[in-house]
Amino acid sequence: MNIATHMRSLAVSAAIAGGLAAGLAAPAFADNWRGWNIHPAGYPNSVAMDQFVEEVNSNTDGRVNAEVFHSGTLGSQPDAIEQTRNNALQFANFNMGPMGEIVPATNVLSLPFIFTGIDHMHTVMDGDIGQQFSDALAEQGLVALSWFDSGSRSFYNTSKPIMKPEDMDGMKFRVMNNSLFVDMVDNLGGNATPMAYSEVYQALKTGVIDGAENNYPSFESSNHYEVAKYYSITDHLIIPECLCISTGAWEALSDEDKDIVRQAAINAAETQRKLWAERELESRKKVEDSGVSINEVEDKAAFQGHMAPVYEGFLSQNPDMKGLVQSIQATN
Ligand code: GTR
Repeated sequence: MNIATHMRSLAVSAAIAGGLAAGLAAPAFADNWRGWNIHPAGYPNSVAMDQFVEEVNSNTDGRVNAEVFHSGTLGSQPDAIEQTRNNALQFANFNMGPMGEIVPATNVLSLPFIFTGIDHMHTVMDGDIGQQFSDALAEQGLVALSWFDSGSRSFYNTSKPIMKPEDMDGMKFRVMNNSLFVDMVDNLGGNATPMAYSEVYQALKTGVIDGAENNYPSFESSNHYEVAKYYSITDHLIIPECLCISTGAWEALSDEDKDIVRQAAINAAETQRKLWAERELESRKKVEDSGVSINEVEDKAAFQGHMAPVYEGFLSQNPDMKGLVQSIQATN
């Protein structure tokens, strides 16, 4: 036995003895969970994930020992989705954008202009329709415990305000990893480049791309605003995000611990949504103060008008999704 192994076995014996001495029902071996988060510490999602971890660890009396890693240090979002499905990571905050490649039903949430606003998205996600997405995720190894806000996404770029789709002609925009977004930008006349979030800053700076699209908090916290000085309010995507846990980690929990974990996720979402609303205003102000020009787009319908082929293409490949799209559109 080498010294490290010896020390570990001493620590384990001490933990068992300590547990027995204290008469605890808790097992001596905790479930160690690693969690993925793309955002930096202090971002609304990160604060909510920290809260989730604290609550889970303390309310399970150490039966779960969770740790969350911020700033995407555990890899890109598509990789992290795979790792969580395989239980190599146990929990994460995922945007549904890149999820569509793995769980096709979630693509419905990535259809441009599918939601008329944030309230519409909440009504859908918090009701019976939202449950259908959770069911589809569960079939692919992910349990969605609660839903976070991600505002609405708009285009930004390094050279000019975008007022109408024609202004995007020939410009290169980074999109999240999903062919739906490639179609979206192509139909607006631009060129789409799927790329990991972590690479966008450098790509904007070196001119590999002309622009990207995101909400204010991500535009600001990623520092993209330092290089892309034009933000045009197209509000073309409103994509919810889950606090998801791997099916493996979920199924290993007792019923009591499932309740604790689910409640912690619901509380985390409440915190996230509250902080999100504040951060959207703060981020908008910060980027404007730094000299970013933000323009309203008067005729958003012109952008929406280019989306018919995106819907047609998607529904012809996924005819079974028609009902879901229609029920979202019919929800007020
Ligand atoms: C953010 C989102 C991230 C990530 C990122 C991106 O708004 O919260 O999960 O999807 O956008 O553009 O890749």
